[in-house]
Amino acid sequence: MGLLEQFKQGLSRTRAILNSDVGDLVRGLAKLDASTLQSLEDALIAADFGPASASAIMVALRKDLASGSDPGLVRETLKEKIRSLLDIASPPAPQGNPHVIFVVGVNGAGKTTTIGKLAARFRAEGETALIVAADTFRAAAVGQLRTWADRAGAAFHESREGQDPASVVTDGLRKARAAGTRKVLVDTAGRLQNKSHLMAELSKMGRIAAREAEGAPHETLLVLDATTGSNGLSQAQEFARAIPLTGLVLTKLDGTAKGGIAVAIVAAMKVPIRFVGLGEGLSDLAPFDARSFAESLLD
Ligand SMILES: Nc1nc2c(ncn2[C@@H]2O[C@H](COP(=O)(O)OP(=O)(O)O)[C@@H](O)[C@H]2O)c(=O)[nH]1
Ligand SMILES: [Mg+2]
Repeated sequence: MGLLEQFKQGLSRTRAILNSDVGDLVRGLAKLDASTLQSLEDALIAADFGPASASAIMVALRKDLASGSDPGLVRETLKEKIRSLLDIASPPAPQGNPHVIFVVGVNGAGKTTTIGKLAARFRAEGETALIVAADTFRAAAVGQLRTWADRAGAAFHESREGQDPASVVTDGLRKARAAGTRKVLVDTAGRLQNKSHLMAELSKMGRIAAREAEGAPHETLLVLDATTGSNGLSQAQEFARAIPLTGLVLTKLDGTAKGGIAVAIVAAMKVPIRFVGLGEGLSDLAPFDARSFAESLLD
């Protein structure tokens, strides 16, 4: 399945609503009018684009109104504006050997699942991968992660409940170096944003990783649950304070009719989305592409 088809399927709920709203509003209109524009803005807000992104999109639509352009072109204007809001320039991640990726985010966001999916991608590309279980808060977390490592065909570095996560990272990276492993994925505990000591621990894990592997972590991906809507934004900002983020993974887009949250988050964070989760299976992870995303929202 191509990327566009994957997005279309995963974003079907958001697309169904947004498309029918836009379709209903412009059908039979000879030209755009102010009340149609107001209703379009309401539709964007309902899809969780957020007030700032919605009003940026409205600026583009008002230009269409002023120029008296065909209401049938509203979809094209919307797509183009959504694409440009999502398409923020960012330098490619520095490559390390081993290449170390931290995966952070609150409990339930989809970190463990995403790590399994990422490991499967690396394996499919012919890379060796090690998953490090540095979420030591819950005993069940280690077992769940091991299952994903097995499914993905990745090596696994386990930990004991309550073990210092920084020491787990040290041991895991030593193991990766000894084995010549190319990709290391580090699972971390779901940290609540108001627990400053947990944030300090995340910073410490970063420092420890740099000691074991030059430049590590080379990427830090923040996993956000799209179904939590704009709550995700404040989480994202708290994590960005604890550790520099290189990218976002937006999960559960398949379960929401509010896929506009992707635009709101990128606009607020200025950090690119790297991947999106489109289901619970091993292959339900797609590299993010702004054009396909925008295209899949509106037919
Ligand atoms: N529908 C859907 N469910 C997902 C996705 N990613 C994760 N999940 C589910 O979300 C729940 C929490 O995921 P988990 O990886 O354990 O989150 P963690 O606490 O951040 O490690 C699990 O039931 C996953 O199956 C996704 O992209 N789509
Ligand atoms: Mg987990």
